Amino acid sequence: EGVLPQEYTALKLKVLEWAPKAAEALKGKIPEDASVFLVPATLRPETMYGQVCCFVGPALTYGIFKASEKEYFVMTERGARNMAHQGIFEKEGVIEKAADVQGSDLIGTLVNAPLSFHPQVRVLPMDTVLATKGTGVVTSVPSDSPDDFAMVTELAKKADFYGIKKEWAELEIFPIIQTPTSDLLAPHLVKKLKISSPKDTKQLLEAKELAYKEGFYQGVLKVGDFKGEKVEIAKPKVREQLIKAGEAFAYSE
Ligand code: A2H
Repeated sequence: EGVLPQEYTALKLKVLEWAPKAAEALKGKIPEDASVFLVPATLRPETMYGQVCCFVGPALTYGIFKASEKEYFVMTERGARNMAHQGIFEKEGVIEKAADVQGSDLIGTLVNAPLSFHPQVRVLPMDTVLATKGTGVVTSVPSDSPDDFAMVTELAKKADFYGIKKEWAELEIFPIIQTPTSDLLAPHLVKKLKISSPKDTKQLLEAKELAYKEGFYQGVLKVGDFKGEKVEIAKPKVREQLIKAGEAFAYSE
C-alpha cells in the first residue's frame, strides 16, 4: 500500500430485490424497516452516470454491517474495519455484523445505481475483485473503465457459464466523457490493444493507465449538471453532489 491515503467515494447502491440465495441467507437477520446498500469504492465519481452493473467477487465472503438503525452496508470485513474509524458508522469504532453472505449468492441482486442512466442494475461476478482493496465491491462503468468493459463483454458472451441472464450484462453503454480520442474511451482502448478477455492482464493494465490519464487530464463531461466542464473540475463537484444527496460518502484507506 502507498504512503498517501487513497480518497475514495463510496457510493450507496440500495438493494431493491435480493437474489434468492442471498434472501435465504439473510432471513430474519435485518430489521424489516432498514435499507441495505452495496457500497462500492470508486476513484471516478464523475463517471457514475455510466453504471451498468455492480461487481462482487463470487469467491469472497461479505458481511452486512450496521451503519445506523435504518441503514446496513454490504462489504468485506476489512472495509468495515476501516470505516468504523472514519465516522461513517453511527457508533464510532464499533462494528456490528448482522450476517455473512457469499459473493456468489449476491449475483442477480437488483440495486439502485445513483446518477446512472440505468437506475436499476444487477450485481454480477468479477473474479479479479480484490479482497484487499476498498470495500470489495466495484461499480461497473464500461464506457470509461477497460476492466469493466472487458468483464461485461465476457459476461454477455458467456452468460450461461457465469449463471446469469444475458440481458443483465447487456445494458446500453452511453458516452459519458469526451476525450480527444473518443467518447467511449474504454471500449476504444480495449479494441485498439486487442484485448479479448478479462484474462489479458498486461494489456488491460496498459489500457487502464491510458484511460485514466486521458480521461482525467483531457476529458470533458458530456452529461449531467456539469456537462461541458473538464473532468478535473467536475469530479469534486459530482462527488459533493452525491454526498449532499446522501447517495455517497467519503472513504479513505
Ligand atoms: B474505479 P486503486 Cl470508470 N478490486 O471506479 C478491484 N478493483 C477495485 C476494487 C477492488 N476491491 N475496489 C475498487 N476498484 C476499482 C470506476 C472506475 C475506476 C473507472 C475507471 C477506472 C477506475 C468504475 N469502476 O479505476 O487501485 C474501482 O474502479 C482504475 C484505477 O485504488 C476504483 O475506481 O487505484 C479503482 O479500482 C481503485 O483502484
